[in-house]
Amino acid sequence: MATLTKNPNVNAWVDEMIALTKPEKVVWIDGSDEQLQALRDEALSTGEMVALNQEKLPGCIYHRTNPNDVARVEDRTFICTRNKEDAGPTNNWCDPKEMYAKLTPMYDGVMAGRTMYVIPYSMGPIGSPLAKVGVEVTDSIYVVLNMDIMTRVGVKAFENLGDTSDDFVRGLHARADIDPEKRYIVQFPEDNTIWSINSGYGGNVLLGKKCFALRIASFQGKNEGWMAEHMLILGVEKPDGEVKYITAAFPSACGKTNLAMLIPPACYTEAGYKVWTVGDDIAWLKQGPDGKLYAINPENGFFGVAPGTNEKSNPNALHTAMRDTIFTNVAINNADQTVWWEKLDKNPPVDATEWKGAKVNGPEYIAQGGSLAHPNSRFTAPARNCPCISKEFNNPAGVPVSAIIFGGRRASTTPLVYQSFDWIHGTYVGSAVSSETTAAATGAVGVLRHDPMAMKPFIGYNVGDYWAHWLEMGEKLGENAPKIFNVNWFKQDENGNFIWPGFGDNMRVLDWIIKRCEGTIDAEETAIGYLPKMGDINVTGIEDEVTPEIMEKLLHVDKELWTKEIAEMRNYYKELSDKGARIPAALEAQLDALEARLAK
Ligand code: OXD
Ligand code: MN
Repeated sequence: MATLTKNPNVNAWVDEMIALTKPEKVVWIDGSDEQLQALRDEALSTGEMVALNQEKLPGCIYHRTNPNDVARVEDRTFICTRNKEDAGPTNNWCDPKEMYAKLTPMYDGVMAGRTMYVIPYSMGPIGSPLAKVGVEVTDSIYVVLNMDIMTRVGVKAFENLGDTSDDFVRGLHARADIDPEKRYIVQFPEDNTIWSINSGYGGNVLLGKKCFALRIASFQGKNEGWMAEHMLILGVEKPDGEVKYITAAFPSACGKTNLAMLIPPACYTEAGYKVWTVGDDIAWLKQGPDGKLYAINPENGFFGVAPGTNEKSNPNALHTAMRDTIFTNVAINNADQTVWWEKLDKNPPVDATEWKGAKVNGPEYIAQGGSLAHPNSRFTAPARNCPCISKEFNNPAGVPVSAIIFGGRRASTTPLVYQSFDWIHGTYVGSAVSSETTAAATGAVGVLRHDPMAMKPFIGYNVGDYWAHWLEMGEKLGENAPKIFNVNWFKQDENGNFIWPGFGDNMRVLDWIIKRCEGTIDAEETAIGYLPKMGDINVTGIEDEVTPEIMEKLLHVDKELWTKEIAEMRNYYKELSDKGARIPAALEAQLDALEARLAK
């Protein structure tokens, strides 16, 4: 099939990839419904995809990955820059020449007898000055169908690129043998290139997502003066119709998708508040012509974790995924060819196929400790299906950001919410993001894992330079810089019970944050930042659950714990710096200042 672009740079690169992988056939993805439907039909006929009940789940299909291939593989993910220091201590590094030399024989002829699909795609709305183009070649229809949901796929992507530009990200993916020992997810930021091999699973193979929109884009953003962040974007519409936009970065399993699609409690909806979703995972942020910081969601869909998603935790996500969705590694209810996962409801199907493909009795299987759906099973659903999708979702200019939130899962130490003193302090707060493992997950409670800005697996360069870039952005934004906050939905009491209800009630914290941005509410100045005054977090309707005593606990700043926190952060900075991170002096100074304030 003929190429879809006159761009010689694209055509030369695709020819090179064809010469390397030697496919039997090459198909350019034009983005038409007919072509995608034909591919769906083909995948259903070969068994790569499984049909689901088209009355109950219209447009939905199912895919099962190899059981050795169910998650992102951080230990096999590389950032290959010419100088090792440029990748920094948070990344695996290899010299690009060496890595190309190692991988080239693995790709040589890897698509023989197979079809290569060439997928042009845009990250960001077509026509947006913030959008970027990628081309992924792959031998997987699953990848094509997922990329069609997660990005803007087809000829239209080339409209953004034009006929001469070389500014596109070259992504090469081959399933090969799905051999975990030979699995590589490699970014070459200096070449705008990603090579992925021996995986067929989401984050490793949908190269527009983590590989491009975070790792490569964070590197591009540093060089071009913008930011690529692991952040949701939401808009809070107030009763007067004004919408305030907030971005938030949390590590995995801290509820980004849930916050992005939040349904406010009755006292807010009755007053006329609404929450609109712009994105649930990635934000690209750039200063606009008016000096403010604008955000776009480079994606076009949601690649959400299925287990735990239900009518209470996130009805909007559930409704989004009920049509036109690809389910990966969830369980199938054989009675009606629908899907099921843990915590969807209390009725696991009796006649079930578990995620690895075995037919089982669901309730019995679970009683024996089995998991019907893989804990990292996913839905890939189009953003257009989301009942609360923002009308600005496709706005090429993006949305103006009033507040940036960081957060993690912390049983103690970190209060429900606090505001940083300024952008530099906020950058420090982001650098200090860490999340605790739960007893259920690891057996050890309270093991702290650092995950700066929730970006540890995704920063495409040296973490110290990344923090320096944050500081540069703050300088450039000046008075227009969004306010930076930290939240913790996961504070526990002495018995390990969560003391904040979370989910929709997080709106109460967003409300305080917005009032702080507007300057309409006072705050308590503490050593760690500005905290809500008692009585300033609205608890209408949850007074019985969140009593003044609980609120005091939620907002408590424990001097002893914070002294430990500072010692831990000193260690962390030192460890990173010993391993080659160039930590900005301004952040070291923030640690000293925090320590001094706490000692007062
Ligand atoms: C992640 C994801 O792993 O969004 O962060 O899939
Ligand atoms: Mn993510």
